[in-house]
Amino acid sequence: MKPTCSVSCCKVTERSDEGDAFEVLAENYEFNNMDGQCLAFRRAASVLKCLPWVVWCLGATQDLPCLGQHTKEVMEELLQCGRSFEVEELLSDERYQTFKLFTSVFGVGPKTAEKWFCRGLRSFNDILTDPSIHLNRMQQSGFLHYGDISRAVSKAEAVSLRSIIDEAVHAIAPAAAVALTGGFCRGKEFGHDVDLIVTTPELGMEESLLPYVTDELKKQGILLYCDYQASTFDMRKLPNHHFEAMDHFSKCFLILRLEGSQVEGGLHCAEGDSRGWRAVRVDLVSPPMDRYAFALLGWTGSRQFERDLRKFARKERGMLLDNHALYDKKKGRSAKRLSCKQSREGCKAYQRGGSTGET
Ligand code: 8DG
Ligand code: MN
Ligand code: MN
Repeated sequence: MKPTCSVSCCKVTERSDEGDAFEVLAENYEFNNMDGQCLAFRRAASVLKCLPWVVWCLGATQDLPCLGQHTKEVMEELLQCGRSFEVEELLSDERYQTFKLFTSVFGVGPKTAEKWFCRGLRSFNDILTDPSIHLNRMQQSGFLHYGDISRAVSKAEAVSLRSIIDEAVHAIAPAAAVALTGGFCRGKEFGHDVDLIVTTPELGMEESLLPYVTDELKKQGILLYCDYQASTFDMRKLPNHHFEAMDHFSKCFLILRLEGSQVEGGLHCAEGDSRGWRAVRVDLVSPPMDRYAFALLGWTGSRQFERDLRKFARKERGMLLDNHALYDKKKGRSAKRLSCKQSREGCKAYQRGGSTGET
């Protein structure tokens, strides 16, 4: 194993598939329902990732926030030995490996992985040949398109899917807005899916937009999977005190068929794949236009950044923020508009004062 020379990105080794040391530990805590420890390692990873300098010695990190005893011990090991024995042990642990494999399937979370692991299942073949296992529709699609949807989506593919959705939306709502959000909106070149926000200027019409759009995609023969969730948004409710990634807008989780001929530079496919198309995960969310800015800010992510932004709003501004609204507790009213740029700058100032950065 080739050791890295710094912990700025906390690699166990140079091989990217072995991943980020802190992420492995965080994931393992997630698999074991230890949310506090999981969050602590994700926070520590964010702090290190946003440093403009490389960590060469532990002393250099003493003024950094969110680095606890355990994270410092792992860092020290990485600095001294170029590897973390705790992480290496986990990477070869059967339970960790099996959870990692099972949760890589669309529709399978830690609870299902645990259930399957406790039944003695260890591989996809074990699952697919066990007659007592019932897969729901999402998991069936997850297995069916496993190769494609576990492959990263390129920016060119995201742009092409945005155009396809844009066309479908405008066929029924000419004044609608379609925006690319999620990781691509943060400047990432690759993502695990494509996140899009669609809305219309006519309040209320957005609720019927997604069923029309998915019907249109079906007619085009490119809808491979669709899980539509109608809106449960209640405009009278105040933003939630606790971090809640899920919002109440109407949305759908899709798998779409993308043709190579529609992507500039071609598909991001496995070498030797001559099908000329691939399956891609796409999330569509449709907030009412007057909540568009809050939804865009929330869906842009990262999850850690959103968490910190909400903490900043609550602690530093006495406000409640979520994907639906920004509520000023002192004035007892909600903000009408939101400047995302200002919010992000505000959060950066907060980070300098002790919060974590964006990953
Ligand atoms: P990636 O796909 O490039 O890997 O990263 P990402 O784009 O940052 O992650 P994501 O899992 O696609 O989520 C994008 C953002 O959407 C993330 O900050 C969480 C946010 N999000 C909400 N509400 C909901 C929701 O109800 N479902 C899902 N799946 N994501 C949501 O704010
Ligand atoms: Mn995404
Ligand atoms: Mn998504």
